[in-house]
Amino acid sequence: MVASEQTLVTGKQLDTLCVNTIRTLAIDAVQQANSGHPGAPMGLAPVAYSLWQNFLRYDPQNPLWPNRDRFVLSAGHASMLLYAILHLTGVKAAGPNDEILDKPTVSLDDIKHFRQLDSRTPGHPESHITTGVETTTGPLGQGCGNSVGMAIASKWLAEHYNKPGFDLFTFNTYAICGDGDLMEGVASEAASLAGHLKLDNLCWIYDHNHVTLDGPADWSFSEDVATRFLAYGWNVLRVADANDLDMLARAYNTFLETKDRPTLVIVDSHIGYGSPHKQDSFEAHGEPLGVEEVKLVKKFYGWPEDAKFLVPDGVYDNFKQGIGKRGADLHAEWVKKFNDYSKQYPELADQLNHIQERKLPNGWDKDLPTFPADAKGIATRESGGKTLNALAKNIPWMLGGSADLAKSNKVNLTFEGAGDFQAGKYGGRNLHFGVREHAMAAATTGMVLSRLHAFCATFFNFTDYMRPTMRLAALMELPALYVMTHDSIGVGEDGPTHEPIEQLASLRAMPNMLVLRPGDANEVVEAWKLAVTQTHRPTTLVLTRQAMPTFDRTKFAPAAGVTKGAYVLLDAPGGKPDVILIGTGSEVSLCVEAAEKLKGEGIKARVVSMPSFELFEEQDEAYKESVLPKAVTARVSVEMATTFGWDRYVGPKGKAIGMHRFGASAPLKDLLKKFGFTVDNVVAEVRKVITGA
Ligand SMILES: Cc1ncc(C[n+]2csc(CCOP(=O)(O)OP(=O)(O)O)c2C)c(N)n1
Ligand SMILES: [Mg+2]
Repeated sequence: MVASEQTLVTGKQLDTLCVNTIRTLAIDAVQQANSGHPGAPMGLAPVAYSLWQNFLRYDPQNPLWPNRDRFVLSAGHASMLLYAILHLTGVKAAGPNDEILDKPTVSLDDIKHFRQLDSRTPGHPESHITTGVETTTGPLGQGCGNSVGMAIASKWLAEHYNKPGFDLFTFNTYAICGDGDLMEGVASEAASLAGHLKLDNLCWIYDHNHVTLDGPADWSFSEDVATRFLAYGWNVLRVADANDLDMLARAYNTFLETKDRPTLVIVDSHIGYGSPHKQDSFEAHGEPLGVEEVKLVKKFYGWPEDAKFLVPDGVYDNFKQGIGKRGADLHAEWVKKFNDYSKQYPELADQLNHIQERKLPNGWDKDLPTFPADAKGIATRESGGKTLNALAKNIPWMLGGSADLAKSNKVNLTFEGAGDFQAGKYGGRNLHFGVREHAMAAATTGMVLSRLHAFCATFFNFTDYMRPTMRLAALMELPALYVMTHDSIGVGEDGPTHEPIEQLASLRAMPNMLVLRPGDANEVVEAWKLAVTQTHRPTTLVLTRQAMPTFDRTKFAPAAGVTKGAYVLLDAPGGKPDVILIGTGSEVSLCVEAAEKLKGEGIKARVVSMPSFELFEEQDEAYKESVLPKAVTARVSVEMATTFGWDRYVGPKGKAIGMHRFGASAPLKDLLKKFGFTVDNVVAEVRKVITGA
């Protein structure tokens, strides 16, 4: 930046004024809410100020601009830092259809309502509530993981859509993280992956402030972070004083010049910097400063001691002249470029519009497989893989991969041109996450936040390694796709460590997660169709390792019943069942066999396939009654998982057949016998239910 000495001084004073405005807004908001973390925003204010004001390619008037740099606050407890910045830079709010509204995303009034019910300033940043919050953070480490997915998305989009003279996608991703983030496993996995992929568009800024909540950071954290990141293949920079705006600028410039590797900027800071009494102390940094301390701090900053939520003259304007002007120019330039691009590459531009609107392309569902009736059948992971390939071929921005189990999960995209996403070869649609389930899920979130149709896969049992991220995707109302195979004791010989028991119930318990466990190959196709058409919730597809029959749909109800969550697959003669058998996934065919045997005994059974609790709950009462009539209280559910949650459908007079312990290592046929997943046992339980024994 070139400036006369006179303006440089004024500029520095203005910089300090802006930095202290961020600090005091955070202090006042936390004090007023009487909860929250003032320390991290105080320490990080200059770091965020320098980045936003002078570097971030971001237009506050167009916060959804696809090529904006992404700013991720992985240290979500420092939320007031982000809210203050969003407020001071004048970032606009977007409406439900992404329309930019003529109002700020965070007003001063919103800051005064920090952490209050229905405010736009919740305790931790939530992306579905506050425009400008790129991802929901709070559980430490997650933002770091998400940032890797955003960096992947930028590379992938550039590879597919940039053309000579049209560098449409060049965005960088910055993430601020603290000691806590860097102690978390997910961030380590993510850093390892980012280094491997040489994501030079990724910059993490580590707030090295020597404290965590419990005390000095070195009580629990003493490794050499710099050396660790060098070993991951990152460039590591150091800024010795968080208040040194010149050194911060140098670090950001070095990041921009660094090729072939991500950058970690280690910033030495003091929590609650500037507080005359609490400097360098860890006490109370996770709580309000208290009225007296607030006054002392303000005095130290040269602030009027009694002023609250003060934004001094010149502060808004300074941001307008800085990020405001730069961002508007960059955005306008991009829009012009995109308009020209649209003329030259109409098809690609059309794809980009679809991506931005989360719309599927025309013909996305053409060439989907249909599976002929087959008593032996195929595993749902197999039919899933075939369906996924058909879909991905039709949806050019669908990409994903597995945590080193792609062959087992059957998620390899094998059609021509699918390719592998590798360092320096960023166009591939098969991602290789390595054995890093947590980072895989978090990166998938980052890609979906970047509006790509991303999926990830592993064994169902290992959702336990992804669950914190899946939960955030559900909270964020994000249509991430999880392909989870090897879904039960059907795993067999691998034994109980690999056999999911409680995972189904646990994901069904998660709000806004769509769980689908299809009962045959054609149900799989329906399930996948549902999965890719979701726009506001993630989907977990729960698929088998082992083969299962494909039903003859000329004799059974159409698989489209999946859309209703549960449907009558096979009805009792006359539609008047003595008993209702409810199965999911691989147990549906067991229910069908049992129904046939019961028929021989004069017992009329209806078989309900129930791939999704959530979708069934969304149906109206009349439909639910038509599937599970209240009058029929003899009901037996069969599912190779914990029975937890099934009482809702089998009722007090019914019986849930399921797992009541961990599984075991043995050939599947032996496990089925041991745990009662046999026609004879189902029939025996039906008899008991009917006779009330
Ligand atoms: C996964 C997870 N565990 C625990 C917490 C609770 N928590 C919030 S901040 C924090 C640690 C703070 O240490 P650091 O990351 O160094 O942040 P600083 O206090 O220095 O701002 C903890 C444990 C959390 N938010 N997420
Ligand atoms: Mg810390």
